[in-house]
Amino acid sequence: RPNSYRESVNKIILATQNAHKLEELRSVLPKGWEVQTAFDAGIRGELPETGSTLEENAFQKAMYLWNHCGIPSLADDSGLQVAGLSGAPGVHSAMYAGPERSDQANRSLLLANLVGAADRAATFRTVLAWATLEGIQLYEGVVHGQITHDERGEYGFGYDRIFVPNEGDGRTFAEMLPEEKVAMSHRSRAVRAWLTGLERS
Ligand code: ITT
Repeated sequence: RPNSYRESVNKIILATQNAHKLEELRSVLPKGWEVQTAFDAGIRGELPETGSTLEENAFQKAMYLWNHCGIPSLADDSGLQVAGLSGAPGVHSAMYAGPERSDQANRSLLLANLVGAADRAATFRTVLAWATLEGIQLYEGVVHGQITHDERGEYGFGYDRIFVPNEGDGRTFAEMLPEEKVAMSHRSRAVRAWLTGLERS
C-alpha cells in the first residue's frame, strides 16, 4: 500500500493543448507516472477557457477533463502581467494580438505598447488546477522580471524572448537552456507547490 497520495497517483491527464507547456510540465513530473494529454484521452475540440482570471480558466479546463475521463487531471493557465500596461496581457496572453494566437505577433505588440515606458517590470504567473474525486485544488507559481527592448534567444516559447527574470544573470528565458528556465520558472514553481500538496494529502 502506498504511503502517500502522491505514491498512489500513477495515471494523470494534462489538460493543455499547448505543446510547449506539455513538454515543460512533463520534464518536472515524477518519473514512472503514466501521463496522458487531452488529445491522448480523445478530446479533439478546444478546452473551455471562458473565465476572466487564470484561476477560473485552470478550473474549467481541469474540471472538463475530469468530467469527461474520470482520471485525475491537471490544467495550467498562465499569463504575463506587465506593470506599465496595467497588468496586460494577463489572462489574455495567448491572444493578445488576436485570435491567431501568434507568439511573434504577441511579442511585437507588447514591445510596441511599451515604447517609451519607464517601468518595464513584469510577472509571469501560472495557476494549476488539480481535479480528482476529492474535488479541485489550485496552486500558483510566479517569477518576477523585466521586459527587454528587443527579442533575444531561441529557446522556449510565448514571451520567453522578451522576459528577463530578476533572479537570473541578465539572460532572457529564451537564452537559457530548458533546464535553466525550469529552475526558476513560474510553471515549475506551481508544479512544486502541487507536488508538496500531494505529499501532504
Ligand atoms: P492551453 O489552454 O491548452 O493550456 P494556451 O496556450 O491557451 O494552452 P494559456 O491560456 O495558459 O495557454 O496561455 C498562456 C499564454 O501565455 C501562452 O500562449 C504563451 O503565449 C504565454 N506563456 C505561458 N507560459 C509561458 C512561458 O513559460 N513562457 C513564455 N510565455 C508563456
